Amino acid sequence: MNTNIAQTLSAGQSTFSVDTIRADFPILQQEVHGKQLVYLDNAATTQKPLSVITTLDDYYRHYNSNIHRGVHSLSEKATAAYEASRKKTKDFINAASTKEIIFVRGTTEAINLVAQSYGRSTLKPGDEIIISEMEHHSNIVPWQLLCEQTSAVLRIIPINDDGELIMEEYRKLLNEKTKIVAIVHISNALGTINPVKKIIDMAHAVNAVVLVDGAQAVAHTGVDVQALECDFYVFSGHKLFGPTGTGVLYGKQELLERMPPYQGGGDMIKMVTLKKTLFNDLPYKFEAGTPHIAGVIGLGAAIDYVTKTGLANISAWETALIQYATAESAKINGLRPIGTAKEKISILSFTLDKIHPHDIGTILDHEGIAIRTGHHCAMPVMEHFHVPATARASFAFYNTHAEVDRLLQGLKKCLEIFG
Ligand code: 7TS
Repeated sequence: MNTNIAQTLSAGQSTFSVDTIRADFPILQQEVHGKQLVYLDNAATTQKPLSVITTLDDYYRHYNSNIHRGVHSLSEKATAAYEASRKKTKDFINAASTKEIIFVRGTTEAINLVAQSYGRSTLKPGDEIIISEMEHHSNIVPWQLLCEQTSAVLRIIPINDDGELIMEEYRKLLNEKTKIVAIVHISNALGTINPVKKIIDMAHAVNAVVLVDGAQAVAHTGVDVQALECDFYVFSGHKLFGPTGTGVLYGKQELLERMPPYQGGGDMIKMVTLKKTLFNDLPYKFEAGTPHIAGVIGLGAAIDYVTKTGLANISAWETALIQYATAESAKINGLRPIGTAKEKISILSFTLDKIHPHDIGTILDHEGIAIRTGHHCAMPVMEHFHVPATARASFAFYNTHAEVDRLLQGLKKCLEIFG
């Protein structure tokens, strides 16, 4: 086993040192069941660097206040910090304007917003929505609800046994009735990176709009929404080293302008009488009520951290990790990888002999290793591979080759215990 792989690499502009990075994440410094924690559940949620934690602390300690309302100093400071996060988010995904950045609770809320606002106001009976077999439930159920409400029809792009979209089938599904294509950028259950630019171009050729679920993408790869030309791009702050309860809906301004509000309340209005309401301008039209102010400011700090580390560095490090984990795990008898796409990232999903994934998870937990077991909110993927659940190790840039070795040792222990 190769535990001597360099702990640093040079990619892009700056040098990446995993030891320096790890020192920024206080939670990683602890023991679980008397063993050094190995956190490999990053697809579920990522850990937070000190800079994010101190940003939240600073907000609550020094300028906790509601935004966009008060003229007092604390409120002005909170508003400026909140809006600075919007600017950082715009730059991070290269949106054309801060008007295109809507802060929401997470990926789930962003998709529901688009389904209920854009979808409900534009779809007619018989119109078609395309999703894929590899979607997270949050990119399935909102469209099923919308179909019930509008009598639109849901169409599904199937996947092959490597966990890749069958693009030929996608091509066949597209027609003049297709109005929305909602597709995951990187699958949380398989790690597959989808050819989103191609998917978007093909959808645009039939005048359909495209929503990209970027929940698993933004922490691993650079995203440029203008280059992609996607109509909507959504992600969660907590998977990007930011606070839970924060997320982003990017939408093209012309579409957002045409869409009705998703929720009514404070901040999303210009003027209210008991007869009629004038809605606020973008992006506030979609931000009813007091948002997660501290969280959004913390998300800005997370974006700063990722930007400083460099997505080229992150991607290079994680590619080395997943290649190592894939190669070494293949040597374990009885390990069946689920998701073997040519283009894949940071996720090792597998079954092990006849051992139930939950048992694997419990044994590994006693070794101090945190992985995810279950259907990963992607039950159709489990159905495709005829498994009730998988064990899933998902990596972030603070993980190391030595931690991969700990995982492999833990899996061998599982095999020993279950004979
Ligand atoms: N889309 C994808 C691709 C996801 O991986 C997830 C969460 C979501 C949407 C929903 O994000 P949320 O922040 O709104 O909940 N995925 C996972 C996971 O793989 N394990 O726990 C949550």
